[in-house]
Amino acid sequence: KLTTVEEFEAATERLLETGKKVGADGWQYRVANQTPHCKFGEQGVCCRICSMGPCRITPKAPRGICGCDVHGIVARNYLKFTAGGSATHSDHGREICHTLYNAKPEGPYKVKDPEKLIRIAKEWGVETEGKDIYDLAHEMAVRGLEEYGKVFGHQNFLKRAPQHTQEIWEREEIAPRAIDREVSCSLHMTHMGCSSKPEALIRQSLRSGLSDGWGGSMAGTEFSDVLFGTPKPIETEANLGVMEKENVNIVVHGHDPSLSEMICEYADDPEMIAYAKSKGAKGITVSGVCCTSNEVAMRRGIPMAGNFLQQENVVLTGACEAIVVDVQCIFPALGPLSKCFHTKFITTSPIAQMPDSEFIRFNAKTADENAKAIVKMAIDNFENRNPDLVYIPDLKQKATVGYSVEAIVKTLDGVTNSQVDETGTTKPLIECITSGVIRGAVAMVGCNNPKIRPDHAHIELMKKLIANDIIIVASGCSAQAAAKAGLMDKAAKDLCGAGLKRVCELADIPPVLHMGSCVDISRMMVLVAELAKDSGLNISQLPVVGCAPEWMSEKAVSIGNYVVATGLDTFLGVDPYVSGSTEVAELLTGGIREWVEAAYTVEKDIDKLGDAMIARIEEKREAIGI
Ligand code: BF8
Ligand code: SF4
Repeated sequence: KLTTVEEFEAATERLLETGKKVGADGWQYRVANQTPHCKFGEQGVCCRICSMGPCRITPKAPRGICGCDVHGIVARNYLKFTAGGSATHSDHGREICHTLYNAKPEGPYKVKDPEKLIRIAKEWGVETEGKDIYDLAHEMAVRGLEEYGKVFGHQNFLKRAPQHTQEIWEREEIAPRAIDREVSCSLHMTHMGCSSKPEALIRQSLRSGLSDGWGGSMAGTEFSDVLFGTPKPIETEANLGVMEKENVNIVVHGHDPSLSEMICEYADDPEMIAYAKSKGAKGITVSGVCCTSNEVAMRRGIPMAGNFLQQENVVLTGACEAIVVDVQCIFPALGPLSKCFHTKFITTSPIAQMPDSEFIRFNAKTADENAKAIVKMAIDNFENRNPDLVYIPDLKQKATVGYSVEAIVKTLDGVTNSQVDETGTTKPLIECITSGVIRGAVAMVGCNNPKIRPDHAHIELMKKLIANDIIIVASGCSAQAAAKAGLMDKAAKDLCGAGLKRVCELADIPPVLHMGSCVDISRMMVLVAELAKDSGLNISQLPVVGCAPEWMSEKAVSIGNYVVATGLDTFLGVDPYVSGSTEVAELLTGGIREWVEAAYTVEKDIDKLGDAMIARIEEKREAIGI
């Protein structure tokens, strides 16, 4: 039985009641204060990139002081938004390269998947023969870092794409050169008095997105696998009920697994558990929020307490001893909120510093002692809990997670009883799709956004798609929405159409496959690239689309751009601040199809969004005659 959104909401209501008792704020109240939003901002027609402004475009004032028209302003804002996202994902990838550079056989960071390291090294033409694995790790870390400022040529990972896709990128001049270069170039283009032609700005948005998806994010994913292991199917649980009343609860939140991996390591240490017991707890429970949760769930089966808009709920349980954060998607609200409870709000990265937090600077060299200090701080805080404020909603679901591309290929080997006898390829999946047992696939990704009833769009769309025999790969907060509802429980096969249900039974998988965090959307790119190569089709011909129904962050726009630029139609439930320009909106929803064979669809009505995806998948099937 699925957990419904109504049940999530009832639990939240109850938690907000606790909040009221202690004078806590919540996003629900802040949204009300911010509504209605500024119209100029919403439409993307406000420019403040020079101090002659800010200028905003109205029927009476169709141009800014410099003469820029609305299309230029909207497109420039869109490119800046994208560059913010590309920079963020890519800098995360860079941090992982630095962690890899610090890997040592005696720890704390080790090479857990040497095979994968060797595979990437060979792909990049790096000599591996007779090399010590740690020497190779350090060499590859440097090579990875060089991708950020590569002087000539293009990013290495682009070669993973099918020939046809690479040719499109070359032809359209959107093949990213170096990861940092595309972010810098974007900010150069959007400076006062540079580009104001929408085509040029949108083209660079695609290139900046690609520098992330086929660069920074891909480095983040691949080298995280090398360090912490490539995910394999593993059992876990999701929703607030994973927190345990009798235990010290440590919640990890953010994105970079370098921190969360170490916290998990120490929370599992017998010495620490004994210490927790000495303080009156039964043990230590680590659970997660947002993408760092996806990282440790995929590799260690650490339970997922919730996604983006549930981060305050974790503290509102009154049973959170410490919420430990690294970077991205962390509400500054956690500072004042934690002050209303005994919770320690621990920031760890110079990149994400917040008021009302305790800052324990985390770095690869001192990771051991940092993690130990944090776990100890949480344990010491257990006795400060106010039992009258403790309420953990009794909501949780089982989930099977850990579907890296490697795991999907392995799991699907031998599913079909057909002529496919080659293992280690995506051919069994292609066989399921061409025979029509599965109609297609949707990549469900992205955040929550108060503009859309939280989790509702993710869950309703997934239910609709699987009932129509469309398999889902999910990541980020979308994946957590699915897990909380129960859609990653293998029993969810009963909600599928007959074809997909059969595949779930044969392969022993849930119908919604957890592929990881948002940087792991790079895994989805590798998967579609393999599907295209193994089927002899172009990526844009595959009955596969992307969807972010509740997206909110700059990162999500960067992702959208690389997914579209890779040839996959992308469906959004929230408008990316472009409605103020017909030219930009038309380019994104139509014009770019001539460049990259795919485009965006924006539709706020979730039911219609689902219908549009199903229709597109069926259209694509028809076009290739299956
Ligand atoms: O990178 S899905 S709210 S947690 S941005 Fe953030 Fe959005 Fe969640 Fe992960 Ni992705
Ligand atoms: Fe106004 Fe032009 Fe300056 Fe933007 S760049 S703030 S439109 S004068």
